[in-house]
Amino acid sequence: METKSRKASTSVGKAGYQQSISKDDLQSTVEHVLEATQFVDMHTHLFAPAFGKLGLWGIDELLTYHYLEAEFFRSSVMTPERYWSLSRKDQADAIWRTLFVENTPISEATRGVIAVLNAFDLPTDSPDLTEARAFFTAQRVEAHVRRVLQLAGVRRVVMTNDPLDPDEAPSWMKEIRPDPQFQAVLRLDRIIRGWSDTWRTLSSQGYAVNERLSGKSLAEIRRFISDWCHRMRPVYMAVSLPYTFQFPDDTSQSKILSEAVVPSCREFGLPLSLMIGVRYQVNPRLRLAGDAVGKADLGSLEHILRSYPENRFLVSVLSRENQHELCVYARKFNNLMPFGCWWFLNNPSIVEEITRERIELLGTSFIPQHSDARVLEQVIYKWRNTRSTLAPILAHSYRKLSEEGRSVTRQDIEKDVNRLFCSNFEQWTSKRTTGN
Ligand code: FIX
Ligand code: ZN
Repeated sequence: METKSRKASTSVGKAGYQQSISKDDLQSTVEHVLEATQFVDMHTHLFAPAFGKLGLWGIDELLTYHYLEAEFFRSSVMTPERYWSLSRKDQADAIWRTLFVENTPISEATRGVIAVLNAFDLPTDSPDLTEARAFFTAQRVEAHVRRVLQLAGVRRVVMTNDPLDPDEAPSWMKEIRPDPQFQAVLRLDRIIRGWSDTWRTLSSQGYAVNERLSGKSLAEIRRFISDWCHRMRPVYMAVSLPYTFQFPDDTSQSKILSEAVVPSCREFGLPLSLMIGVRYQVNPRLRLAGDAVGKADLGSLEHILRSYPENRFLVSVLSRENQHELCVYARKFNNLMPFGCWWFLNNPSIVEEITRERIELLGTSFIPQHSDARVLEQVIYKWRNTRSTLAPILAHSYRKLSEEGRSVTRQDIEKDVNRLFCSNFEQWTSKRTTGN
């Protein structure tokens, strides 16, 4: 699917727009509509240019992505300790040599790097990275960011912003200029999952909190959240949770969720994103690449959905085995919006399985994908893959519909694609308030 000439192929007359499409033309029409629709990427680890070095881009960052580091350690004799002692450039060279020169880059993540090089007409089979490095070094970040988002067919991305990240927080204190293409999210993992370490940081910032959450602690956590909602103007709050996540229980995690985070979400009219199912750091030697997956007991999610009908929840589960349950819960609770094929699920064979099941059980009332991009140019291949995976699935559903006796128009397809990749998220995050 050629992305460069996006506009040309989309114009059809009013008649064509409402004309029923023949079964043979369904696939190509769906492809055109997916191509022409500018998506909202509702979960990434990207940063607006104003955040400077926090935003990762370019060939060295693309190659040292933790997905590729995991694959590198399978094909290299180099120990993780030796790898971490190298410079970023030398790490990238080692990964390029091992995964792209000595081996064929056929995995999802390695193919992604090839797709990015190809999108910029750079050689994909060089013995080294000289030409690629020269190209990226020559790019001016502001223009490059806009071009990459345009190439990816993405009109807006949602960041992941940690108010307790010592590298990121100072940018917000300097009242960073909002960027229309980059929306903020208030990520609360350190507070919800790491309270025993984090409470001292809040206390040092003047919040009257303690480890036992006694006294004014919960009200002070709400004050912290309120301060950052005013500073960041987030579109939702978020946390990732282990596969062992239990709610309610007598942990600080449960208490902070139920007595601080969930009420603050209601106060500011923000959804809470729960990303459930991580086995954190099963191999710490691999650092970010050291996390794994576990099947979660979604009974905790059920309890949350039933207990807080006024709150809206964006939920992604990491385990393949939890996908069907999540779909069924979405049929029971309309304050649940399933989203994305997260992390280890973001592979075409699994995306296909999950998306078919969601369409069959939920129609278009879910968000099929997010990129989870950590490096800017990743949005190019992650969204290209999503479009090429989704096209036959949607075309199949429309073919079935027309066989059942209801013809499909371009208008239908545009409405559905827009709902799946834009308006479901925009409506879910559209009730933001300035709080009490
Ligand atoms: O918790 C998250 O937001 C995860 O997406 C990340 O922690 C993870 O490392 C990742 O990059 C997944 O794609
Ligand atoms: Zn993420």
